[in-house]
Amino acid sequence: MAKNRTFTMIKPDATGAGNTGAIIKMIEEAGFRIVAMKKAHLSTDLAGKFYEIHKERPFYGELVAYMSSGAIVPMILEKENAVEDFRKLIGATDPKKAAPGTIRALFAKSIDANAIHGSDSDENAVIEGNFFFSQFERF
Ligand code: IDP
Ligand code: MG
Repeated sequence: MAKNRTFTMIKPDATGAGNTGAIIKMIEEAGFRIVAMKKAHLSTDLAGKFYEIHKERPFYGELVAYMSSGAIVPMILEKENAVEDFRKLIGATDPKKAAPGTIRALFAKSIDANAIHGSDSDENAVIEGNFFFSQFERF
């Protein structure tokens, strides 16, 4: 299968708890190559734009406040079957339902502060990667 890309972002609960390195280690050990990476702090305006697809959901306001409450580490990742395999590596949205050994089972605090984001399709991976990185920040 050809290599393709996904987008991820370590969330404020995990960066704040000092779990950035442990999570990146799991990502690399699972066979993902880091194509682009940085550390940033989203304004509420930018967090709102990133999660615009969830605008109608009841937790949108809380999600935007939470995602702008601390540092995040966005990354573009490459691997065969990247989007699906990465969703398996991170586990279910609610850490109580996440399979043992997944990033969310190990590091997430709650359904909102759930340690990490993973794109849900190839199309969204491109949109989300372009939100954080220019073509000059990739190889
Ligand atoms: P996903 O991150 O597993 O793809 P989505 O349904 O796309 O989950 O939701 C986006 C993010 O919104 C979640 O990762 C989580 O941070 C937050 N979220 C999802 N459902 C809830 C909820 O019921 N309450 C509070 N926050 C939620
Ligand atoms: Mg999602």
